[in-house]
Amino acid sequence: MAPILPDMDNIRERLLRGDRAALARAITLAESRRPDHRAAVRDLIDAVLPETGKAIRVGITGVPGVGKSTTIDMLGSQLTKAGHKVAVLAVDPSSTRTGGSILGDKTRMAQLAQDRNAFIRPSPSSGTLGGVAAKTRETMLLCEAAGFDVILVETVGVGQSETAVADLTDFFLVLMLPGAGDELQGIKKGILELADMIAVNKADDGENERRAKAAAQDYRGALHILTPASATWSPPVITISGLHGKGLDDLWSKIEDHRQKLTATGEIVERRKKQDVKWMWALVHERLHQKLTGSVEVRKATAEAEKSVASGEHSPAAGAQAISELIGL
Ligand SMILES: Nc1nc2c(ncn2[C@@H]2O[C@H](COP(=O)(O)OP(=O)(O)OP(=O)(O)O)[C@@H](O)[C@H]2O)c(=O)[nH]1
Ligand SMILES: [Mg+2]
Repeated sequence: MAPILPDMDNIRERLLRGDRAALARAITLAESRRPDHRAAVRDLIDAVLPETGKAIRVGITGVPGVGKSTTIDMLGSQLTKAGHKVAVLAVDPSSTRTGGSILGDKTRMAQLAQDRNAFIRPSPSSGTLGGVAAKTRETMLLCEAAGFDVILVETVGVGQSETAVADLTDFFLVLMLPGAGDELQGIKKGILELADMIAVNKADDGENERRAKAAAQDYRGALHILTPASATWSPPVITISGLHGKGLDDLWSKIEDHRQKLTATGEIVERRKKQDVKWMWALVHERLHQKLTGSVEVRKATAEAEKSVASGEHSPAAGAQAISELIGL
């Protein structure tokens, strides 16, 4: 006999009142491997959809060790003191390997982890990047329904994860390290195009601050030669110290400024509409992937098809046909 589903009406009511246990339960169901759990959460999200979408959604990326978690801890704490409710999520596709995520690790966010007005959720730890990002998106909507008005999504610069997070958020912040002369080395292609702002971190004081400012100047030059994605917004480059909380007021006021300007022009709404369409397709792809990998029978058959195509026994088209028929295409 199939185990019964939890009482979703009860979860919905408590979620809308901001009950953290209900929020955590709903997120666990969204991350569940059971299709009936995931379907129940999709229904739940549809039911609370009018209560979502009101948060500022900020993506934060940068190489490991640049100071994302430290900065989020400090910034998030300042925001909760100012009356915000802050949710911190993470997208870390590599966590599939470890079965858990170091990103969003509460030990790196000691202040926020104790904060009743903050909610920290590590990266979902299974599936493709598309699957991880889709679950993070559902988690974001659930957090919004529970009354969180600031969503911070941390991601490490691995594979395509930045693009996935940029597609989830209204504002994409790239953290950089100060360096000597070769600042522009090793930046992944495309990252500057995604950035709504660059913040050079670890500008603590003295020599560090000087180097960070020099790096910031180089990034300004690099951004200058790009055509901005919006006529309303040229990505600023600032220096901060996440550890000491320096420059974080400036950082947040720029994010608010961006929101105000692009709300006025309708660009935020436009960006979210485009994201919705992308996410629809991401969900379709995820379901196809699920069909291909979800059952032992299909996995066996796809392995056989691979073998017979590799050995030349069947053509690629014949192999594709056999697999398609199996999953009802
Ligand atoms: N001096 C200085 N150190 C910092 C600053 N921000 C972060 N750090 C240190 O840099 C190290 C890495 O910081 P994290 O916040 O964990 O970096 P992260 O980008 O979240 O790293 P991953 O999650 O592993 O990708 C820690 O030892 C921090 O204390 C800063 O502004 N100044
Ligand atoms: Mg981190």
